[in-house]
Amino acid sequence: MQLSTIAGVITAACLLLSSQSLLASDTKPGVTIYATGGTIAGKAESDTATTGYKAGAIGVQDLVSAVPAIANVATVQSEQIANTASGNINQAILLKLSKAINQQLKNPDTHGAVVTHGTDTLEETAFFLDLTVKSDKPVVVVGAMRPATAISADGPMNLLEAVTLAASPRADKRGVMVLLNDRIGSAFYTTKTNATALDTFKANEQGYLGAFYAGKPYFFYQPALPENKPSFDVSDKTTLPKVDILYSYQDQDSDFLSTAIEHGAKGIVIAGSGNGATSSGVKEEIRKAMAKGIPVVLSTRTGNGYVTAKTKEDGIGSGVYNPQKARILLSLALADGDNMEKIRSYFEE
Ligand code: DAS
Repeated sequence: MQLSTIAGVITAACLLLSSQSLLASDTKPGVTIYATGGTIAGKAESDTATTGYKAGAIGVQDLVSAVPAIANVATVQSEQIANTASGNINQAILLKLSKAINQQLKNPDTHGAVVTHGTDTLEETAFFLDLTVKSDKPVVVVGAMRPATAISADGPMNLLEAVTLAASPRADKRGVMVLLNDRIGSAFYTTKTNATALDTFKANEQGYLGAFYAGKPYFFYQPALPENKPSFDVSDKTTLPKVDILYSYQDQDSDFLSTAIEHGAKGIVIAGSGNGATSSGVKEEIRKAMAKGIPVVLSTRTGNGYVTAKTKEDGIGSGVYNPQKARILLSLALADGDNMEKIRSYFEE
């Protein structure tokens, strides 16, 4: 081979290599957005209206195209799972979402998933996904407190940060996360703490996992998961057992518990006062339910704290779980066919 031919082959090979590495560095991580509705997709009559709007009025394509900067951080695909206020999210939607995400995260081209959601029950969906998605890849649940039509709507920036987070390798192995208002919280602990304020999602005792600074996610600690975090496989589940939450207060009729069971509840969570407390009459009803094999988990209406273990007859202390998270966990445990002691171990250990 002549020298000039060899030089030509080498030049062609170099060009090919450099164009391949250019392509590789240009390829953004794959992120799938699952939209379910909520205020982030909400439309109001005027740009000053921040209440009284229609949640779940805008489709996922419009949400994404309203934030062109998303294309700079990820290669996005999207799916409209529902388009509703989050009070309407039910077990059928949760199961569909969990199955879709589990499947999608197996794809090597997908680095993470984002779920857009109404904020009112966002923590329930985030917690459900945290217990049922089996992957080290990031899942980020995002919402907004102001409708998309409002001045200073928070949704577009929240969505951009959620996609950035789902595309970031720093977000791996941290469980499902909640992203709003530049703050990254663990779905396991985070709860909605304020009916209307932008900085509503918090875990008062456990704090945040990290935050967004200058458009980048910054984590406060190495990846870590909560103590005693359970995991459930819902791939073959089509329904989940009914679990009701009953709120404790003074002068309460004690028959509300048996009424819930008569209406099909397979487990009960009590939003008790203080450390899961109820009146003596309700305590008697709890003992009867426990004796019949119906688990009664005693959580707290205080919004914070750890509900300690109870004697076997008196119910199950909810531990770190607030009533709405305890309901999800109890329903998943019942769906798994777990016995009373196994169920107790999720909460009290
Ligand atoms: N409309 C409510 C919901 O869908 C509130 C919200 O999204 O912020 O949960």
